[in-house]
Amino acid sequence: MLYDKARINVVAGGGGDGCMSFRREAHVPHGGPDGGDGGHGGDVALICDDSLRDLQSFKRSVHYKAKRAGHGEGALRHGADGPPMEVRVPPGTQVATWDGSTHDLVVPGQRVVVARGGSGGRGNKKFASSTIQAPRLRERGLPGEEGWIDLRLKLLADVGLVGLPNAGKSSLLARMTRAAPKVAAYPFTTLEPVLGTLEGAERQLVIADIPGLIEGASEGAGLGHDFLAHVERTRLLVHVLDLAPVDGSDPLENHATIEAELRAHDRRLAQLPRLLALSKADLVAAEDAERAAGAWRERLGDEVDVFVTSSATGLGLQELSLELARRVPLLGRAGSDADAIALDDVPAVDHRVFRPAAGRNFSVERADDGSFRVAGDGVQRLLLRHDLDNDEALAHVENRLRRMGVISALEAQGFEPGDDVEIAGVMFELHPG
Ligand SMILES: Nc1nc2c(ncn2[C@@H]2O[C@H](COP(=O)(O)OP(=O)(O)OP(=O)(O)O)[C@@H](O)[C@H]2O)c(=O)[nH]1
Ligand SMILES: [Mg+2]
Repeated sequence: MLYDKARINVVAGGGGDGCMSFRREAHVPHGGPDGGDGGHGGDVALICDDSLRDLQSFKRSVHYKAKRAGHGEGALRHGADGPPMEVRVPPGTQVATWDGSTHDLVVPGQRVVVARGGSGGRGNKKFASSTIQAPRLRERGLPGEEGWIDLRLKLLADVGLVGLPNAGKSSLLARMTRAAPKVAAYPFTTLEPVLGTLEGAERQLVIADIPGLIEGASEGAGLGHDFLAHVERTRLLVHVLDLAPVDGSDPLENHATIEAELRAHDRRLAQLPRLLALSKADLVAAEDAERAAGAWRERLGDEVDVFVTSSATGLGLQELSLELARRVPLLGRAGSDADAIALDDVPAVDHRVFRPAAGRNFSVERADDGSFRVAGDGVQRLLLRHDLDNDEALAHVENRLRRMGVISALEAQGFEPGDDVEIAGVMFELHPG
């Protein structure tokens, strides 16, 4: 069973709280503020690891949580940063996060942060100024990001074998490589992709055998649709076509069916270079096989090389292997160059970052009971930072709300000092001074 999909929950560590502390020394009656800052919470990162083959490990464990950071302490000691939680995924893993960003992990060692740890709160030392020499104010650390992410493995193979069920794809793979896929005289023998490695002159070539495609595969019929995604990243397709189907079907129509499904699945898939392998040549007379090959060469033109093959006798397999080895290096390694990634059309979305400027966006709304509600990332973070039971913190929050324009927006809606205001689920009486 190839596990090619998983959904996991990631929770980054919270930032440490800033500390409120005053220096105590034997000879100094009123020491200055010396509370240190909280550390940064641990990130959750994915790391591309080529010792992994599929997403099986995520069936058992679904939750990944990074540690929170240390709190600040007196004597200006800052809290330690939370260590990152590193989650290993196989090459070819695509990630879609809850906020719509996507990442493609292709190169071993590649690292992507999927949930950022919360930033630490500042200690009271940072709030000291010429007018406030003994600030009784410090910030709390912010929570880390969290959410569900979808992992999707798309195998990184150089060559993909495509064709109708029973066409002889797995038999070809078994003859050309050391892979031992199941082969049987009925359709839908192969239920999941199988990879085999062909020793080329310069390097190894990975060949993917996928389940047989049928008409409607691109819309979900049969098994093939799910697996078409696995050949999206190949550089070359070998269309395997049965010379003499036992069901008496017409090879010409069979060929057209597969090509139509490739086109319907994805335009780029249809544009991949192709070879045609006419299979099971031992079942027809040699002249008939050659005549069929000639007709296909005429139909397909110079673009597509045609091979007459038999997995029973080995006919044509050497030539086919050599041609694959010859062509694939010219086309580049699967998934490892910029071109292959572009081919996958993964939008290069930078991870969302909190920018201070983003905090300017907020909305103010008046509820039926006369209270006010303020929403927005920036105001929400401000409230999470501070403990409103502390008068000095409350004054600081009010001051910040005024500078952000929240107070004037409230006043424009009829707010008067002392009215109830709800921000980020916290209801309090606001008395802007
Ligand atoms: N005589 C002969 N039989 C072959 C040859 N290649 C495959 N077969 C037979 O054709 C049948 C189907 O072969 P598979 O390799 O399983 O075909 P497949 O395309 O992988 O089929 P699915 O996995 O169902 O899509 C099996 O009974 C094979 O033994 C060949 O070259 N000569
Ligand atoms: Mg098969």
